[in-house]
Amino acid sequence: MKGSNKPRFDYGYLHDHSRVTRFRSDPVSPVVFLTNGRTADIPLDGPWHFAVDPYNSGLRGEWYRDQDEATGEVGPPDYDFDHWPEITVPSCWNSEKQELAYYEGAAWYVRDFDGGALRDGHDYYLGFEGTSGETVVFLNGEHVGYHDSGGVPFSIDLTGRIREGRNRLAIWVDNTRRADSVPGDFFDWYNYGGLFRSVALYIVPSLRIAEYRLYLDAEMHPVAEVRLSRAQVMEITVAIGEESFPLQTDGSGRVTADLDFEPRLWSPDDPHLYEVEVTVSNGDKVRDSVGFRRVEVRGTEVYLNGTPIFVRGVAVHEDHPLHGRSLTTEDRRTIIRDSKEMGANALRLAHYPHHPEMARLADEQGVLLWEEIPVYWHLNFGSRETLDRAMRQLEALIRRDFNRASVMMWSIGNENPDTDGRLGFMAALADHGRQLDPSRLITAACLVDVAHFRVTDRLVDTVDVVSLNQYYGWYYPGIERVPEILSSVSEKPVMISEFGAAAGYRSGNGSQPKWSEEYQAKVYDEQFSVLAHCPNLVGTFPWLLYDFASPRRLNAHQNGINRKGLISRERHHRKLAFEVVRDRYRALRG
Ligand code: GCB
Repeated sequence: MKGSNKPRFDYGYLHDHSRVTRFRSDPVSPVVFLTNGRTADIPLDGPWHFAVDPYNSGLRGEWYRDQDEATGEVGPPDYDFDHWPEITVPSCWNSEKQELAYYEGAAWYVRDFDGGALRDGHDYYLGFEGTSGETVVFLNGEHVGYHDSGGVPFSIDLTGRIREGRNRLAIWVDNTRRADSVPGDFFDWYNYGGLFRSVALYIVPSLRIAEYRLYLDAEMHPVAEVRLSRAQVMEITVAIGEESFPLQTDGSGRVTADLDFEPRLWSPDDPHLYEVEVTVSNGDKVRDSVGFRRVEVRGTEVYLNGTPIFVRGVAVHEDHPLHGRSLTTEDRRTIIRDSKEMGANALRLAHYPHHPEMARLADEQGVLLWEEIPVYWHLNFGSRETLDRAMRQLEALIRRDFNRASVMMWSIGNENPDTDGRLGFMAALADHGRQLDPSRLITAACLVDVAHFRVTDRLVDTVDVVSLNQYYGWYYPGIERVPEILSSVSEKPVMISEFGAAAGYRSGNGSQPKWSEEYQAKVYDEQFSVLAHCPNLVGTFPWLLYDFASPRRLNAHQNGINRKGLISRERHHRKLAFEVVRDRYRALRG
């Protein structure tokens, strides 16, 4: 370094608050690159250097420029990326490091990777399956992208910025609960933090398949839609099992075509999937396994492939005593196994988008899914920014899982207060969801007027399926009057999206005090008995499969755990109510 280029000590570090916020706007759009159908070229899972940064010193001090370390000219830096301890990606810092169990705030993840020789005619994307919240990405000292919400996939375009050979990524992730975010700052689950899902580099042809969709239209005919990354006429082949369909995109780079074949339909009893390959004449290709089925509402019933169905569901959180929200494939298989052994044919993936593998396993094993965004309890419904966040989350989820036959419903809200602001917010979300995916049902857990045994929530008019959470027998008395609530909803199918009770121990002597397994079993027994008298009931989701961590649950029975699971959090102990639900579900299945 010489002359005026010589770095100087800079008080901006201490005085300029905009350094903390300046990269945190203009979030990457959910339309930008989706990783479906592709395998990663350079997987970036594994050890990363890691440190929490509760004061945001890294953004203030511009550590990501990684300059001082190289020159040593400007006094001793306060960071030392290469000597920071390592953490595994994907994981939650809460479960990896005991001292970070309750940490909420910012953290840095830093690692090098070899970009290899740069490939002409190709784009480079950094794909995230989902992080714990706001994420700012720096490549080789430069800001390359921002994403504002947790749990949904996003991609950062690194084309033209990546270098041949060695590159360094520095990623700032923050899981601070915020009132204007989605979810807001108060919810009943654990606020896990970190790069809790996979990160990888994708190297794709600049002219490529940007999105592909396969579905059945209202007449049950298969349709293919393909969109290219550029507005260009191209020959395309869609191969589905033994069939092959030559198509051509129009000048906008899109094609929508009816496919002349009669697919074997997907259902929970016969989860038939076709191997699908979409190829462009320039060689770009995606591969997937896709099922065909149709879900619709007729009157007060839900139909699957033209036949009315009853949804025997159960809800589940992404929560594990060892892995936090970063469940393993085995954990996901266990969820499906346990729910099936309970006689369920559906899962409610509460209360936020779960890992994409869950829907793939559900496709494969024949489980219907309710997928959800965390528009939960109180949000800043008057804020355009909050609405935009929710819209982007819904869009990312729909674009990610559109081809998953298992997904039957998108849920856009859970127990939100019935205000004018919320009504407009939900109407906008529902419209957005229907535009993105006219082939599925929109639902939300609407509010029950608990004291008067009826539903007056105006959201009922917006949704296709009215879902209701009700805890008669647990939070309030009156199980016997549950049918009145359902009969107050006319002309729409109703699902009970939550019901149940908490249980932490077995009374052992058959008595039924609250918090005992016997009491929980009794509540389920009584609930199912009264629900049998509700003609517009089309599905039930006991709350829930496993106990889960929730720091707001602080009485002696809870100790930070919501105990409404039918199975213990460790997955080892099935409570008495598990059998009650199983017997009822077996009887329903006939
Ligand atoms: C609800 C919420 C759910 C809670 C549950 C409970 O209504 O939707 O997130 O965990 O009640 O256990 O109270």
